[in-house]
Amino acid sequence: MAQTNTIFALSSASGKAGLAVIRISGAQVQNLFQKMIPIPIPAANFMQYTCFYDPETQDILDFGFCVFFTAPKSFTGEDCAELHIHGGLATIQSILVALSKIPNFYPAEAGEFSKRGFLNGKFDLTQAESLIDLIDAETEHQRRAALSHTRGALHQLYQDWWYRLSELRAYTEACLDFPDEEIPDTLEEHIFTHSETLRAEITQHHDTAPKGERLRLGTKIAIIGPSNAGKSSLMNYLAQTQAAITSPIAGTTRDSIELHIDIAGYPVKLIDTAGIQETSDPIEQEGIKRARQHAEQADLLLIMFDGSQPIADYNEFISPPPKQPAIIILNKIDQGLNRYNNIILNKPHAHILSISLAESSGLSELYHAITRNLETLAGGSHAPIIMHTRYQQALRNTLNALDRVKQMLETAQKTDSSVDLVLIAEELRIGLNSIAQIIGKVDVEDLLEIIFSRFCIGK
Ligand SMILES: Nc1nc2c(ncn2[C@@H]2O[C@H](COP(=O)(O)OP(=O)(O)O)[C@@H](O)[C@H]2O)c(=O)[nH]1
Ligand SMILES: [Mg+2]
Repeated sequence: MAQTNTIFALSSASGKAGLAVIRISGAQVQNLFQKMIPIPIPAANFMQYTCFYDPETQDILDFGFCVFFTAPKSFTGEDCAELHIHGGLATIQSILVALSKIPNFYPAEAGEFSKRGFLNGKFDLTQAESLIDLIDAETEHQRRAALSHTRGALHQLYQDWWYRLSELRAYTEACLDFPDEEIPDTLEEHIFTHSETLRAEITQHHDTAPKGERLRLGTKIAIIGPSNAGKSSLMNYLAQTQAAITSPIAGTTRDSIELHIDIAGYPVKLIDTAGIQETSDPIEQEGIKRARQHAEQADLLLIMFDGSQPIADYNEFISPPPKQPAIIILNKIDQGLNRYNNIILNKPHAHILSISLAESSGLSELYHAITRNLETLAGGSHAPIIMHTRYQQALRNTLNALDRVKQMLETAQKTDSSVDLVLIAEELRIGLNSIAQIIGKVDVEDLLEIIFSRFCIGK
């Protein structure tokens, strides 16, 4: 789709900095070189030192570098340029004002560069969306996943499924056009085998969505247990800040405290909770209610006790064992392990660690145990995982269509009747269409507005 306007925007972060980068894209980018840049158009992809002029007053606004990219070998697929200028607020502003004085040059809207890149076939929608993830990535594993998706890991996967479903649909439709006697005997078996293989592959990927959500928003880890066990001390240790007040007085933490932290490259929502104990104080009771709610919703529980005291009375979180993974921590081991606690150490299902926050012992084992759980909960495999609910929903639709194909084929086999190929072809079309929407292979104009408006200006 040819765009007549040439667009420009500050592509580096707004605010003062050593340098700033302004990106320009469109058919008339070359006009820059008559109006603002007093040098011949440089060879593509090479940086050229230059001054920048105001096109009307001829005032020198700044000096720096410009790079020219020739269509289609650019981010947008159009002619593009980048101006690397000094990053002062007034300098940036003066260059942006100067650019707006060139005829047909307009400030870009949010996501407009990426939208042009997509429309010009430079990348698919999954790659465009993971560019936002890459920019938003705050931890190492978020960055790795986003980078692999921008490089086309999801694109390859979905493109392959799209291709195989298209083939299956084309085959089915071709058979529809045959007179009865020419339909191959193996047709139903062929559809069954291929659609079931696809269903298994798509299901496996579809089921990574909870992992993707944890990788995007953070794995919820709740620290729970009785008062005075050292829960708030553990929160402060893991967060490396004094976020929670710790004290020998039972009931110090009355409300839950949440922190977003990075553990071994995984984003974590760490929640310190009020100690579970008998109390008549209504505020403390409310805090305990919230602690139980957090325990219920957490992806991983750190169940903490004072190991120097008998803990048999606090069985609430141990027996029956919680539904989610849990690490049982016996703290204050510097004061000796209470001999009655051997019972708990013998629980076969539980993962139990003895530590001392006061003496910093057992902490690296604890850190590794948490990291191992995070690998299982939010990563751990090299296969691409689903990071956006849009993909999950679309794949669900494809899976539903393939489920119906399976049912039809099974029913036909049970009743020894022939299957209705028109219905099969229609289900394959529905399944195909859903995958096409993820990568942007079908008309997705409404979707484009939603997706690209989430981008920042200059992207
Ligand atoms: N001896 C000893 N005291 C600790 C240890 N960890 C925490 N404490 C102390 O135990 C008290 C209760 O700790 P706190 O983190 O507030 O426990 P919470 O009620 O479970 O949040 C504080 O006085 C801490 O300094 C430890 O490993 N050994
Ligand atoms: Mg506390």
